[in-house]
Amino acid sequence: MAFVGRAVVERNHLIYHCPPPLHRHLCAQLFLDQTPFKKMAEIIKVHGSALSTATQRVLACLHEKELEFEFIPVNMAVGEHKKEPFLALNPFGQVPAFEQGDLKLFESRAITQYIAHGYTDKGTPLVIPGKQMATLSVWMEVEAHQFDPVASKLNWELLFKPMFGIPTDNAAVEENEAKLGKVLDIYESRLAQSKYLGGDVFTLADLHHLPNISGAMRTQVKKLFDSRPHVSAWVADITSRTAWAKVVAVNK
Ligand SMILES: N[C@@H](CCC(=O)N[C@@H](CS)C(=O)NCC(=O)O)C(=O)O
Repeated sequence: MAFVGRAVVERNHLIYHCPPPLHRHLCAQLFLDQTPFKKMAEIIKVHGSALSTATQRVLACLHEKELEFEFIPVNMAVGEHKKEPFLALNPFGQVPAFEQGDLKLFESRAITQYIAHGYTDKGTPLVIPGKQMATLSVWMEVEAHQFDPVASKLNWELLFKPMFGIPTDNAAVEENEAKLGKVLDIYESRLAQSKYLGGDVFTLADLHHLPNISGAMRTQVKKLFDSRPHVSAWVADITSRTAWAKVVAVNK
């Protein structure tokens, strides 16, 4: 497991702007309050595994935001994620976990949203102010509830099981390829109308897909993406981002 980076975030405070009412509502729901984020001056620590797709989601977000952070490898092969002290960070015993001062988070998508809303003035915006944030949220939910379950299952069967010497369940592959095809038909329609899932610009709605797409591109499932022109162009675009290349480089 590689050590990605370490440094202190170079800011003393951040005034949190949330002008439009809808955005303010979403932000308030998600992120504490609207007082200055004093925590943001503190070191960001990510506990995870470079091979874990959920960890990669958080790393991609930090690189897009050009934030410095400390990566603390969790040795999943010996079950470190199922024991203390890791369980104090995530009682569900899954990576990644995030720490910044006394703030402790788990669930990769909650972590990326904290980062994107908290560091609006750094790197790629990743969230869209105002009403469009609601559309972006729809596509983040689509990723989590429609795309991820089938894409993760296919990557487990076709990428990780062979890596661990476990036989692939071909019936599960067939079933989930059919499911993924249906999801990607909907993506094809969406991407025919909108360059990115959340709107005209790259956002968290796209970023959240990167780890599973990147895995799928190394399996027979690639054909499901390649056969849909708008999906295929979108995949080529988002997987060629510099921030994603930094995540992938760690595993080379
Ligand atoms: N919904 C969680 C999923 C986390 C997750 O499934 N992590 C995997 C690695 S990608 C893990 O820790 N698996 C070990 C286990 O579930 O015991 C997130 O997005 O953070």
